[in-house]
Amino acid sequence: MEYKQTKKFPDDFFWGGSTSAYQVEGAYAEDGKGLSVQDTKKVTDSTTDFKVASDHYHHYKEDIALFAEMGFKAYRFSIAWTRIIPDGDGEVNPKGIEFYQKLIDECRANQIEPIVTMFHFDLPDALQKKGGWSNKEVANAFVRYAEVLFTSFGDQVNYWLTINEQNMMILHGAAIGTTNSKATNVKKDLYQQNHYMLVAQAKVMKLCHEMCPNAKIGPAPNISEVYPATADPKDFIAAQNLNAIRNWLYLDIAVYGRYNPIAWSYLEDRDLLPEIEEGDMEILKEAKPDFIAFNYYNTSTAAYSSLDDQVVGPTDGDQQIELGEKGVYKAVYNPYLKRTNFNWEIDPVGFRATLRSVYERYALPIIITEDGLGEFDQLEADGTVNDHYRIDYLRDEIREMKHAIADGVKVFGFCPWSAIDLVSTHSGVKKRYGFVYVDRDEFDLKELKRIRKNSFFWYQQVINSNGENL
Ligand code: BGP
Repeated sequence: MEYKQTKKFPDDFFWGGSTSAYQVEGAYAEDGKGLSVQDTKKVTDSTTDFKVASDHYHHYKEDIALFAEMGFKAYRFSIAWTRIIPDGDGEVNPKGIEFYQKLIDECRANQIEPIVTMFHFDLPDALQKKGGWSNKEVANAFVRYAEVLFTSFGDQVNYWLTINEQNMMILHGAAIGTTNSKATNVKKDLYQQNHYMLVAQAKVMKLCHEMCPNAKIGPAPNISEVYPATADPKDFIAAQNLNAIRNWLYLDIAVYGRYNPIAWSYLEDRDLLPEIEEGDMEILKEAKPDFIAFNYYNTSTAAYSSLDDQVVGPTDGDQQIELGEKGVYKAVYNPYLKRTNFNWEIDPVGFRATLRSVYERYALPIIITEDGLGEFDQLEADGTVNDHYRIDYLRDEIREMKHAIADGVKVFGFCPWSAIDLVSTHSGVKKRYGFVYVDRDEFDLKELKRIRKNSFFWYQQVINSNGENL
C-alpha cells in the first residue's frame, strides 16, 4: 500500500542499540563470574574467543556516554547468568549484581531506558554439564535466576526480554554453539529443550507480573517472513511450513499458550514430539507477554520439497541462511534480493512484511531488538570509519519500519545490532555491526579504543529528528 499521507514515529519511540553480554563484556572470569557455554565452546582457529570481546565490563561508562551522545533513548543488553549465579543454580554472586546495578544506574543517569535480556545464548557451563536445557532442572534453575533478577532489579527495569532467539538455538544450535552433543537423537532432544524453555518462559512471565507490577515482559525470537519461491501453490504451502516451524511455533505458544497446529503435525509425523507433563499446557496458557520483541535481519524463501529430494538447501546454514528439509521445504535464494559479504540477504521491504505479519497475528506492541549489517569495516589512516553501506542499510530498514507504522503496526522501539562493535556469534570481530568502532583485531587487542563511525553521526541525526531525517 502506498499512502497519500505519511505517519511519524511516536514521540516516545525508543531509538537505541543492542548488545549481548558474552559478545561485548569480556572479563569472562572476573569478579566471581562462572564460565558459560560460550566461554567453553571451541571457536575456529581463525576467530577470537569471547574472553575480552569489547571489554565493555571495564569500559561501560565510556560506552554509555557514547550511546547518550548518539541520543539513545534505550539500550538493550543482556545479563550474564554466570555473573549472577556462577554455577547456574547455586550461590548468588554479589559482584555480579553490583556490575549490572552500576550499568542500569549509568543508563538511567543518561536518560537511557535499559531493556534487559535475561538469557542470550550463554547458559552456565555447569548446567550444560548437567544436560543443559534437556534437563528439566535447568529450566527450574532459569526460573530461580529470573526471581533473583526481579528481586534485585525489578523496581528499576521496566522492560524484560526472556530468551533471545530461542528458535535459532533449536534450528541452528550448531552455528550458535548451543547444541547438546551428548543427545542420542539430537533433533528430538532439541524439541524437548524447546518445550522446557517455553514452560520456563511462561513461568518467568507470570512471575514478572506478580513481582514487578510496573514492568513489562516479552519473548525475543528471530523472525523472518517466508516467501514462496513462485506463485505455484505448492511453494506457498512450503512457505507456510517454514513459517510455522521457524516463526509461529515460538510466538503462538508465548502469546496464545498453544502449539501451532502445522508445527505440531510436523513434530508428530517426524517423531520429534516433546514429552508434555501434566499441568504444562495450563502454565503455557496462563502466561501473557506484554509485547513482542523480535530480531530481524532478512526474510526466507521456500520452495516445494518432496520426501524423495536429495538436496534441499545449503549444507551450512546459520540464523539467516535456511537449510531446507525434505518433504517440508527447499531453501532457495531470493533472486530479487542482494546479499551482504557474509551471504545474508538484504530485504528492507521484507522487514515491513514481517512487522505486518507479526502484528496481524498477535496484536501486541512490537520492539525490534536486533537488525543490522555485519561488514568488514576499515579504520582509515585519518582515524575515520566510512561505513556508508551500513547507513544505506539502516536507512532503508527505518524507512520500511515507518511504512509499517503507517500500516497500523504498533512499533515502540528500534534497537539495531549493534550499539558498539562486538564479537560476532561465529565470525569473530571481523564481522562488525556497531556505530562505534572498537579498535582491536582478531588476536591483537591493541588499546580497544572507541572510535565514532560515520554511521554514529548519521544515527545521531536520525534520532534527533525522531526518524524524519534519514
Ligand atoms: C543474532 C544474535 C546475536 C548476533 C546477531 C548477528 O542471531 O542474537 O547474538 O550474533 O545474530 O549474528 P552474527 O554474529 O552471526 O553475525
